[in-house]
Amino acid sequence: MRHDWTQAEVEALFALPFNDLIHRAQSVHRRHFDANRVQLSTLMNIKSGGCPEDCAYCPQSARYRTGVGAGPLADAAEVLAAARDARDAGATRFCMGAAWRSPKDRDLDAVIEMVRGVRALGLETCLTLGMLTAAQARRLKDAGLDYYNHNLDTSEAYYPEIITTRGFADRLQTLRHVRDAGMRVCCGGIIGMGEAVADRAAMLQTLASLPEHPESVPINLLVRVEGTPLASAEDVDPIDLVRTIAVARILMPASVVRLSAGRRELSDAEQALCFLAGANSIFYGEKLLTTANPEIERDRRLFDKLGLHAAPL
Ligand code: SAM
Ligand code: DTB
Ligand code: SF4
Repeated sequence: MRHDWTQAEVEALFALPFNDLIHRAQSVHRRHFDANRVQLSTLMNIKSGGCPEDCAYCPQSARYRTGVGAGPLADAAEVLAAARDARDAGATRFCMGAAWRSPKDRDLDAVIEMVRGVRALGLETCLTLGMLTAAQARRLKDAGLDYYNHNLDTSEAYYPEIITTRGFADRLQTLRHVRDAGMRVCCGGIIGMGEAVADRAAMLQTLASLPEHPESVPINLLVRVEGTPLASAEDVDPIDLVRTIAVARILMPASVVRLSAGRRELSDAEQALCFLAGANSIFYGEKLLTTANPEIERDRRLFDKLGLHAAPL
């Protein structure tokens, strides 16, 4: 596995003729995966809104009036009921997100109870709680957590345009803590925030240069939420999303690349191109954290149409 891609090499991949790029991505994909298999993760927002951070894309920041209320940490029974429903609908991983800058140690006790309960249902577990100390990461690993999600979101150069309350280096530090604790890493980013192609290339280059590639790489299309600074960001051409997925697939051949937020904006044909480019995971279920995701029935029809089957990878 290569970890030494240069920025120029990654930009050159983005500049390939589309058919060449897709052929290359699909060839890499088939060397590592069953090309007709897609992994399904269901999200739950276990702590909504009121977040002190200023992430310009996020409806849960307390700084923006988006209509997302601040709530307490969900109770374990509610979380387990949602996890059971997700499992019964076909998901294999349950991802719990909290609108925190970082968790307090006492919050972790309650979250750990949720992780244990969700695992007991036979699901893989993922948490995204913000920044972690090394000791917090170890506690989560000891509790049996499978994955921790912590996105780079964008390039180091563009990061200050999007978030000022923490830095890119803070993100990398949490990722190190998660890795050192022995957990699997879920780390990706967002496109459609006004970044240049060079920023997309730099973000993926950083991911591919980590000592170990993240096992899971979510590529989110910005969901534009009224009240956030990015509410009127320009449309992304879906072809550019497909290119980003293809480059992620080529750089991180054995990682699961997730076609993440933003699928509601995409046609079946556009999603099919994303799978052809090497995406092999989606968020499944009618809600992401605070915004809508395609309906389960629509996804089932899409999978039938494309001959895809849902399975863990
Ligand atoms: N508070 C924690 C953090 O920021 O790490 C965890 C939850 S946060 C909502 C998780 C990720 O969701 C963000 O890093 C970002 O990539 C993604 N996200 C949030 N709002 C989004 C939006 N409007 N469109 C696309 N992705 C979004
Ligand atoms: C990820 O990369 N995307 C998910 C999950 N990891 C936590 C979150 C998407 C959030 C979209 C906006 C919302 O629903 O609030
Ligand atoms: Fe808070 Fe996470 Fe939203 Fe940033 S992305 S405002 S840290 S919930």
